[in-house]
Amino acid sequence: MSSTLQATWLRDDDRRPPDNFILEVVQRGLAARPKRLPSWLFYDERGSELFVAICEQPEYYLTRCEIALMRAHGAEIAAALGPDVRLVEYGSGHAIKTDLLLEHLVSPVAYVPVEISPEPLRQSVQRLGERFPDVAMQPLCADFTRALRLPIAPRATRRTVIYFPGSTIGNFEAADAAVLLRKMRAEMGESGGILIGVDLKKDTALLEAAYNDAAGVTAEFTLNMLAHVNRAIGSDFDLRRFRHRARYNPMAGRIETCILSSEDQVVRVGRQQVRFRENEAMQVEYSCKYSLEDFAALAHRAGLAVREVWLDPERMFSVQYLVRA
Ligand code: AVJ
Repeated sequence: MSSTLQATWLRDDDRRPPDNFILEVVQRGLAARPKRLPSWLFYDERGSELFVAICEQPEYYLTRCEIALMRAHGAEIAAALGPDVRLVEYGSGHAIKTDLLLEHLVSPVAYVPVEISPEPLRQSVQRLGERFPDVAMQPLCADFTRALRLPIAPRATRRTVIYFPGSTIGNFEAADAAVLLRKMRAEMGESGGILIGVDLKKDTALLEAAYNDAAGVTAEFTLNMLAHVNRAIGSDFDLRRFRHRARYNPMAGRIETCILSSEDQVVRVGRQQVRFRENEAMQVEYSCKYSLEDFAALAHRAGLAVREVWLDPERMFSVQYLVRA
């Protein structure tokens, strides 16, 4: 995984990343050429809220398609997973799709959401705990790219299924995605599985619209990364002097989101003064798009096989069930 930028504090408790850790990550990212910041910095409390608002934008088809797909095929998906599952969700956020799975699973043992942002984690466990009182809620406030110490399950588990919806796998470059899938393969064990949402390649205009909504919510989400960093480490990024840009790179098959400096400027970050040139781009997110063949090949590299694929009627998005090859 992009080793210099991943989170390295140890947590299986309810604390957020320490601010000195964020300072270190930001300083390292700003020293890189081109400058880059890791996309997990989007997700402070405000960022998690803005992400929910993105999902409600008409252009952002991903969430709508995935929810439609879970509604149409939830029972079949649950049947593929089988009874007595321990469900571990990576990057669970507000866990808005999890209901659609839990309501069909037969006697699920435990739900283990793994989320970096403590407030959505608390709220989702509260909500799901009330709705599914027989399922043990075992939240982990952690970075899912790190080795996880999964809590002991409250009773015998038939299989551990890692649920990774939302096409968050798309935020990782191919090599990093394969490393992450390998880590999941180890964590789920012999009999485990991975239920993963994967966004599909499609017309460039549709892709670019999804990351440039007319209401400007995505732009606000992107710039909130700077506000988050300011709050965490007391830097002085002036949000009015930066703007959002998201473009599809057809060669790489991904949306590339940057923060552009609107002018020549100097930003104070800790004790350092960091210069930005006019129109300088700082890379903040990749959202990789796959064909079914591309993704099967990626799974294969990670020692996994695609057992089943579900698609929405327009074939915009996929949910795939992976097992050990
Ligand atoms: C939830 C990470 C998959 O890349 O589509 C949405 C985040 N960024 N709009 C994505 C996001 C800009 C989203 N993921």
